[in-house]
Amino acid sequence: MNLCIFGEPGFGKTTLVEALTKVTEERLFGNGVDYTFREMNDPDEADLLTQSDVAVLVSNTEGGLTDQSDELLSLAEELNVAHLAVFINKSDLIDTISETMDMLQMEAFEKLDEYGFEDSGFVVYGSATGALEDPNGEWGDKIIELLTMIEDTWGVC
Ligand SMILES: Nc1nc2c(ncn2[C@@H]2O[C@H](COP(=O)(O)OP(=O)(O)OP(=O)(O)O)[C@@H](O)[C@H]2O)c(=O)[nH]1
Ligand SMILES: [Mg+2]
Repeated sequence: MNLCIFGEPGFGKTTLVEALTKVTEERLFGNGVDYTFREMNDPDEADLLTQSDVAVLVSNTEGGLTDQSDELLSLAEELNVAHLAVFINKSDLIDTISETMDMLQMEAFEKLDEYGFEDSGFVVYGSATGALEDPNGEWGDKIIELLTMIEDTWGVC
């Protein structure tokens, strides 16, 4: 499974790649799936998007998606990215059962619709630092949820 992690500067792409790597090594090792996680740092690296099975757009709880994310979503639409997940990172900073989280999730679903991913996208919240600190804890579970959704929804693995 080849994932391209993209999103705005500072939203936690590098940390998410580290968390995905650690959680898959510790919890999914030996399940026969070969995982590759790559961070896209600039639209110039759009090859990473077209070469991946799934693109993961990183949102975060410190303000959600801005115009820069719109540009990235527009690029993904233009490049006919087949599968897109939105990961709402830094969820350790807020109460996950709250209006703020509902709004962030709603915003992400609206963006998926707006950019043509209504049937080919979903949203998961989590915490990259939390999963990195404790891969077997609740935030590690959210990383597993992301990967399981990808496998179950799209048969990508
Ligand atoms: N509280 C919290 N902080 C996080 C989380 N994930 C990342 N961070 C912090 O956010 C900052 C930016 O994280 P990076 O992983 O470097 O973000 P990035 O998107 O790769 O940044 P650029 O490559 O510079 O665009 C760092 O200080 C991280 O420790 C998280 O889940 N929770
Ligand atoms: Mg980075």
